[in-house]
Amino acid sequence: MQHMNLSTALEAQHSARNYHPLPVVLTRGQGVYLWDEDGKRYVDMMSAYSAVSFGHGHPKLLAALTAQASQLAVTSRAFHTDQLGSFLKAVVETTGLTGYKVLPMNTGAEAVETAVKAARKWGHKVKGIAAGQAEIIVCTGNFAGRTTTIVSFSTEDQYRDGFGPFTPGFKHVPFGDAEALEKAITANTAAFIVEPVQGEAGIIVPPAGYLAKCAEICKRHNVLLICDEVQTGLGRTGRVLACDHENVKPDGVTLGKALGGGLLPVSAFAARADVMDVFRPGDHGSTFGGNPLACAVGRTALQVLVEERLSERAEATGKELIAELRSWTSPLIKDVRGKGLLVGVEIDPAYATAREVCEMLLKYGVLSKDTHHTVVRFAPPLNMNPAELHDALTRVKTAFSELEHERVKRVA
Ligand code: IF1
Repeated sequence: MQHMNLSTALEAQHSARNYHPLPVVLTRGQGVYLWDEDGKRYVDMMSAYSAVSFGHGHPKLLAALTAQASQLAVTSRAFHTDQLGSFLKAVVETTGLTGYKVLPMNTGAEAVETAVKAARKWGHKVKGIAAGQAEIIVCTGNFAGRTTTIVSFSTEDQYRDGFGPFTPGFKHVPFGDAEALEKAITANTAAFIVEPVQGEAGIIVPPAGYLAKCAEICKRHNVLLICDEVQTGLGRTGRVLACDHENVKPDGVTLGKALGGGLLPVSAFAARADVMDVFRPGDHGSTFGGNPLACAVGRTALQVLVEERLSERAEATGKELIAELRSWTSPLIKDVRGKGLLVGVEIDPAYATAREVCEMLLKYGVLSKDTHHTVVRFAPPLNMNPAELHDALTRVKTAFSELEHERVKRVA
């Protein structure tokens, strides 16, 4: 590959090649905008996979980070700190998971791993499943992180290739099919882990009522419903939790990404107290999980989410974004789908790959990411204002028109 400059040359020399970044070298971010080293400005339409829901460099979040960092940052959980309790209280209160308990971690994958361990231990110790026999049901097309246990239940070959042997105990059902879930449940089923909207699978929104049906089935069979809201949570789909769209209160929820305010990794697993109580001191942990710096930023992120009414704004802005994209008659566009500001545009592979669309978007000052080869993700910061949305859409439309002109004529 042609190295753009010293930074990319150093990356090429020293970095594992586990990503294929777009040809842009970013140096600064502010709000919904990012700048490259030539000073070109881009509108961020992917918010670091929803980790930057509050925009780049949010003043309140920066202030919380710098104040806490200069006060007390990392102590380990060998000691109490004055930050952990108020952060966990904020998680429970902001999500409305009254009476739940929270286990703080760092990355989304660690929150999901915590959920898997809690579900299995609850299955064995409370539900009475024979030791080592606990089963967890997941959906095909799931994405929950990159650890070997999590890729053990992935259905994406590339995420698994070469990484076996895999962790047993997972069963798959089609996403969106509640009947299939009920059929897959056995006496050994401890939990069903599901994303309310599948992100990596290509922004797949399930049929209305799916989550509520799953909740009823799980309750009837004494199976834990755990929603992976690492990507859909914290306002992204237009509610604090995507589960709120169906008034579903899951038995467990994983949170991550935006919980760190776009500044550092903060994640958590929140669950019914009787589930979380299976953990005894020393059962599970993390060097950085619940560190005072992460707690201060996480608590401020939750405050900003509420104070700036970002769930409501995501719903309103998302409706406008989807309506505008659906009003275009570009042959490039096969489908526009999503919820709130988690939007995917499916590209007709006859004309272009999603990657090629992202490369054209780059030319017109828009940053986004392809997922699953055919879908372009549009997930800007939740506080994007109308003028910024208009600016973004104008650029996206120009990019689509140029690509259409290049490709549709050729294929026709
Ligand atoms: C990559 C995807 C998004 C997630 C859900 C847990 C995690 C993720 C629903 C794990 C993480 C990230 C990981 C990143 C790409 C990105 C992604 F396209 F891969 F799926 F967002 F859609 N649950 N998703 O989406 O959280 O450990 O990364 O903090 O691995 O390339 P993490």
